[in-house]
Amino acid sequence: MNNDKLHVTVIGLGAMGRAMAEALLNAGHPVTVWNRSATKADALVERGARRAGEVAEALGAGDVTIVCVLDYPAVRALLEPAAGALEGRTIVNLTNGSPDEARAMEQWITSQGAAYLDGGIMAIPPTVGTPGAFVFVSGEEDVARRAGPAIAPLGEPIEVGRDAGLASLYDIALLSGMFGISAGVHHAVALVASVGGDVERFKSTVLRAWLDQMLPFTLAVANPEGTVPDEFNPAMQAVGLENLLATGRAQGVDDELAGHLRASLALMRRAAAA
Ligand code: FVH
Repeated sequence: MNNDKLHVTVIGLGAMGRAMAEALLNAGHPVTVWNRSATKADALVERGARRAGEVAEALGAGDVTIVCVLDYPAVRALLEPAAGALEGRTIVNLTNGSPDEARAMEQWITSQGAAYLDGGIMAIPPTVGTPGAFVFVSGEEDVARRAGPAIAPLGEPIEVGRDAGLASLYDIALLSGMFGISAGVHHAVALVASVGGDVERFKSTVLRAWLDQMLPFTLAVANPEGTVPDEFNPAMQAVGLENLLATGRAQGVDDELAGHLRASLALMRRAAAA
């Protein structure tokens, strides 16, 4: 295996797979692609990727095969009929799933004679391969080392341990943090819109500045026990959160968008009672 120019196969050409194949081509890797809906490979083939006709052919072409499809059942649906082509191959699975799904996938793929690395890519299609993008990987160290040159063009590989489920766990933890912020931002803009406010101006001036100001404190106080420092005054925060929830409802903002406020209220009430 020539590590600098590994031949990389990409299976799954949704928005992520296409961005990843593009980044690998940009980095000078020979790339073979396969997707259930074959036309999604067309633009990549024009750019120099090779199109495989079958999953087994795609597996045979790559020193490393990156799989990125909707979910783990889809990975199984693709790889099981091609199981005979797995022996001796190296599979890097960047599909989103649970830690247990990752562990079961490692067990099945290695039982077919292939090496397996599970991963979670911390990028979205336009940021794949840009500075700041990174990829959690978990599994055998030597597999991570061998597959590293195929992963690096997508984002910096970060090894999180031998347990194949850890990359999924860290991926999910970061997504949980992101969706918490996303829920709060959606609720915030809905409140501003409810009084006819200029949402774009609100976002670009005060909302961004407020989140930037608060993020270091939010990170500093977060802990798995859910305790809140006394100086944060959880009893006062609970009263404030009740006001936030009541105002959202009074303004006609969808109460489904306020789940993050209910979670924070529960945290503050518990902390105040402790
Ligand atoms: N896009 C994002 O922002 C996030 C960034 C972080 C990682 N996630 C995860 O990446 C996986 C793929 O996401 P995607 O954005 O590429 O998703 P789609 O554009 O919807 O493409 C889905 C691909 O999966 C194929 N597929 C779905 N079901 C099956 C199946 N039963 N058998 C075979 N292939 C299947 C689909 O094929 P086709 O519909 O084009 O034929 C696409 O290739 C995902 O785990 C994210 O959570 C994305």
